[in-house]
Amino acid sequence: MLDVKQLDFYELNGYLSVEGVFSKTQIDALSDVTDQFVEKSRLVIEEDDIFGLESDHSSENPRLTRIKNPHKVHSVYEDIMRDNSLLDILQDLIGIDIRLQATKLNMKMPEGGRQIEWHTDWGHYPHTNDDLLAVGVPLDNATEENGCMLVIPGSHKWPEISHHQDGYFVGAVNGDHIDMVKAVPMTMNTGTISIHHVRTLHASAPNLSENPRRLLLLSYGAVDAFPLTGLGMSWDDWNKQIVRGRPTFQPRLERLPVFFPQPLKSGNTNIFHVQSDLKKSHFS
Ligand SMILES: O=C(O)CCC(=O)C(=O)O
Repeated sequence: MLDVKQLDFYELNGYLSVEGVFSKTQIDALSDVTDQFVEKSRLVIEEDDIFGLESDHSSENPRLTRIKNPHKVHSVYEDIMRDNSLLDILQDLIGIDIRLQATKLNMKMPEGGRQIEWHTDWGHYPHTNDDLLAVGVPLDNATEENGCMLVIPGSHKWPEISHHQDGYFVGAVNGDHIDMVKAVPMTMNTGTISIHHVRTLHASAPNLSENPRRLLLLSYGAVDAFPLTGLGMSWDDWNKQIVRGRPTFQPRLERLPVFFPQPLKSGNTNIFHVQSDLKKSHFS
C-alpha cells in the first residue's frame, strides 16, 4: 500500500520508486533463472519469440537485448507479475480491476548494451484511457553507469509528442524536446521497484559498465482501458490477462492526446527495431 506522500508524488511527477517490495530470495531466483536463459541463448542464432539479440550475439559471447514475455516462459517471472504486495501498490494507482498489458526483461549487456531512446509508452500503445503504468524490477542495482532509466518529471501531463519521423512511426520523440537538465536518473537497488505512468517520457543510456543491467518490466492497466490499436488476441485471452477484478464490455473513454503508432517502415513493432529507424540518437 502507498501512503499519501507517495500517491501525491506519483500524481505530480508521473513516476515513483518504492523500496523493499521484493526480497533477496525473490531477486536471486529471478537472477538465476535469467542466467539460465542467457546460457540457452548460446544455441540461438536468430531472434525468435523468446530471445531478442544484439547484432554481435554469438554462442561464445551471448548478447541479448531482451527476453520477450518472460511470464510465459518461466513461473518465477509469473509469480513476480502476480505478487500480491505488488498488486496492492498498483491498486492504489490504477484501481481494483487490473489487467496485465505486457512483460519483458530488458538486458543491457556489459560494455555497450544498447540505449532506449526517449519515448512514452502511450506513443507505442495508446488506450481509451491512460490508467496504465509500467513497473521496473531491477535484477541488478541500477546506476547511471549501467544505463538506469531516466524520466522527465511531470511529462505525463504534457500534450503527447509525436513519435514519427518523415511520415513513419519510429517509436521515439525528437530529442530536441528533451531538456536533459530535467531528466531524473532512476537509480535503485534490487528489491526496490520503479513505477512510471504510461504518458511519462523516459529513456536509458547504453550500459558503460562491466556488468549486465537487467530490468524486468511489467506493464499493467485498468481493466476498462482498451488499446486503440485493437486487442491483438481473442476475447478469452484478453480476459485471461486480468490479474485482479472482473472483465468488462465497457471501455472507459477519456479525452486524451493521441498519435497513432503507424505506419511502420519494417512492419515490426518491437521498440529496438522501430527506434533503429531514428536518424539521430539522443545518446550518440
Ligand atoms: O530498459 C529500459 O531502460 C527502458 C525500457 C523501455 O522504456 C521500454 O522497453 O519501453
